[in-house]
Amino acid sequence: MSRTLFIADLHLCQQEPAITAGFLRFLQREATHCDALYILGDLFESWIGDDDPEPLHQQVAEALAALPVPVYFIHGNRDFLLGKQYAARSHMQLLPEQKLLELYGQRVLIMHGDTLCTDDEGYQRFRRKVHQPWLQRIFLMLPLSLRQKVAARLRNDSQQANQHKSMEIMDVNPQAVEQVMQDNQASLLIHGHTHRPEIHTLTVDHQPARRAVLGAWHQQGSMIEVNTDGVRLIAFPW
Ligand code: LP5
Ligand code: MN
Repeated sequence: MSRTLFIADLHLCQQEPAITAGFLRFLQREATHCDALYILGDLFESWIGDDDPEPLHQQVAEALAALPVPVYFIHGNRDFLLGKQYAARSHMQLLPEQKLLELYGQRVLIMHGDTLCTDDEGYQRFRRKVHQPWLQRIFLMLPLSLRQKVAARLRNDSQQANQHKSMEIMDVNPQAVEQVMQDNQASLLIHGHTHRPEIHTLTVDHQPARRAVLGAWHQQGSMIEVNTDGVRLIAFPW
C-alpha cells in the first residue's frame, strides 16, 4: 500500500453522533488500506479517565481494535489523560508528545501542536500545571461526577480566555517550529490543534521544509497522507 495516514482534532463526543459515524466509516474504508494510522490528539472532546463508562468510548475502542493496521496515539490538550488501559483496549500504541518517523525516505516529525503555541503564555502555564503527574494522580482518584464538573469548569474558563486572545497568539510560533524541526533534522512537520488546515513551505537550516496542519472534523473529515511521492492534505465529507 505504501501510505501512512494522520488525523487529529475529531473532538468526538456523545452530542455529535454524525462525526462519530463518519469516523467509524473512515476506519472501515480509508484506514484499512494504509501502513499505519497516527492519531495526533484531541480524538475526544475531553477525557477525564479511562474508567469513564461512556458508551462512545467503548464503541470507538472496539472499532480501533478491529483495524488490521497499527494505530498510534499522541495526546492532545483535551485528551491528555487518556491512559494505558484505554490504549490497550483499543490496541493503540501511546507515543511521547513528539515523535520522529522515517517514512518513505523522509524525516517526519509529529506532535499535537499545542506545544508550538509559545506566544499563548496563559495556555502554556495551564499546560505545565495539568501535566504534573501528582496533580493528574489526585484528579483521577476523584469521583467521576466531580471530575466531570472540573472538566466542564476548565472548558468554560478556556472558552472565556480564548475570546480575548488574538488569532496570532493562538497560532504556532514560527521560531518554535523552526527550532524543533532543526533539532530533529526533520523536513516535514505534521500537527493539528490550531484547526487551520494547510501545507506551509518554509526553510529550515537552508533546506526546503514543510509544515502540514490537519483540520478539525467539526464540518468535514481531514487527513494527511504521506507516501513515496510526498505529502497530501485531504478534506472529505464525513
Ligand atoms: O481546546 P480549546 O480550543 O478550547 O483551547 C485550547 C486551550 N485550552 C485548553 C483547556 C481545555 O479546553 C480543557 C480541557 C479539559 C479536559 C480534561 C480535564 C482534565 C483536568 C485534569 C487536571 C489534572 O487546553 C486554550 C488555548 C487554545 O487551545 C489555543 O491554543 O488558548 O488555553 C486556554 O484557554 C488556557 C487559558 O489561557 C487558561 C485557563 C484557565 C484555567 C485555570 C486553571 C488552573 C489549573 C487548574 C488545575 C486543575
Ligand atoms: Mn488541541
